Amino acid sequence: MTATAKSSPDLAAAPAPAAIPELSADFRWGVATSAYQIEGAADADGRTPSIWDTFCRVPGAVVRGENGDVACDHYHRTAEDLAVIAGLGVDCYRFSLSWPRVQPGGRGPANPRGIAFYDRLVDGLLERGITPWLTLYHWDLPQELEDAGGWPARDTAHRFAEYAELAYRALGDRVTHWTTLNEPWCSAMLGYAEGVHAPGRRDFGAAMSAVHHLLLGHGLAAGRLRDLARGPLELGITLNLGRGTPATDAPADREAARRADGLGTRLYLDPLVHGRYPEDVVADLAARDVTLPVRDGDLAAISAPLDVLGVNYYSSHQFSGTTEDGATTGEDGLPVVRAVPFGRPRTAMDWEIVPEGLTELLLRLHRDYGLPMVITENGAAFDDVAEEDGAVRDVDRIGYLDQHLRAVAAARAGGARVDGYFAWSLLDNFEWAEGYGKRFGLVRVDYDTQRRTVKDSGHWYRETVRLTRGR
Ligand code: IFM
Repeated sequence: MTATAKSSPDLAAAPAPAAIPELSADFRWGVATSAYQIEGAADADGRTPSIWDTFCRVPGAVVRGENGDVACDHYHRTAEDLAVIAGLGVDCYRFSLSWPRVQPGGRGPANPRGIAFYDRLVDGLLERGITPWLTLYHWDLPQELEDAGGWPARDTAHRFAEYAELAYRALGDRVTHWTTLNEPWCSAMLGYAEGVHAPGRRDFGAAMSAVHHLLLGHGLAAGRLRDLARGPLELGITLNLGRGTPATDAPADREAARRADGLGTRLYLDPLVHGRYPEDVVADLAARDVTLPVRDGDLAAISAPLDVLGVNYYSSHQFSGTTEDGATTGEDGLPVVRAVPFGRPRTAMDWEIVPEGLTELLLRLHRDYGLPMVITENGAAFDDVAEEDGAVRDVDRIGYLDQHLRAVAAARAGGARVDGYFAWSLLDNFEWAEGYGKRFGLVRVDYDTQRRTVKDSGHWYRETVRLTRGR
């Protein structure tokens, strides 16, 4: 990868679409979105506010004070967007349900008008031969549930299981691929520890309670769906993961990498797969006077069998256990865990581009957890330049996608069970605290006119899928 966020468009540098033989058999291709990022229609048809509607109103929380009120107006442009998805030639479409649209306020019966929207979407996908890949929770907790304590409160896990049941009763006759949570690390850490995502709290102990209740909510929901299913069901959870290595072989750096891996990966996957929290992480938490609020039976629920692990991958990190001044304890009194740049080109999110980290991550996940996997998100924001007709010559994004698809192919060749890939994202959309300035889409959205234009990366992706399938 030679592209950087600032490089000028240069079509000659874009890799031509070509078949990727390792991805030709039993491989599912898709594009992904989430509800709050694209739907808009924030108060249509009975939808109530989520924590993101509230957070966006906090001065300074989101760049330029933007919000998801209109977003890509997908709610009203569903037919056009279905045609765009079909035009990309993909097998699957990953989207999320808006909890406050399906169950306003997070309690009580399903909202028929909210369900009707997802009926139209699901039916439209099926009519076009595209498999709906549904996520129940992509960060938009009903505000009323946050007011009652949010994810740090145990009851939210039970509310989530109830909502999952409502959603499954409405759509389970047609949707066979169900993901409970998207990126619980982000919900817990960005939302409750760092305060940079909704609901904007800064309380590490509350964030760790949120981790446990998110996982419990996943497990309880998974159990309900299994009980209800009368036909095929492919059930999973999606985590944001990366490869984390020590910056050097020094003991402090290896310790920093252990801590990062513990809080970022093993805190989720050990209970999900092995039914226990990692002892070293529990000890690290105890040293901070934090205890996970585990009750009898919780870990059995959390470790309910998974059919698939969704992996969202954007970048990798190497860690140092010292500050630039050589201290091993930070100003917060905690052991230092500092990400050290590799010196690679970066995307517009300032994330380093590390495709081989994806191969190594997948092989590690295969070795330590053994689950079938699907890449449920991978992609990049770049500073797109739109021509007069809306065309975008996004060679940087093509390069990124090409390298990461080849990284998936290498992992498959190495024995990892990875059988799908979803590009993030179908459309440019609301990138959370970054607002609309960061564009991840294979399809450009002109937010003034809502016009959609397939970028060069979208054309490239369609051709890569077609050539790889060989039909
Ligand atoms: O846009 C997000 C998405 O909602 C969750 N995964 C990461 C993406 C890029 O930041």
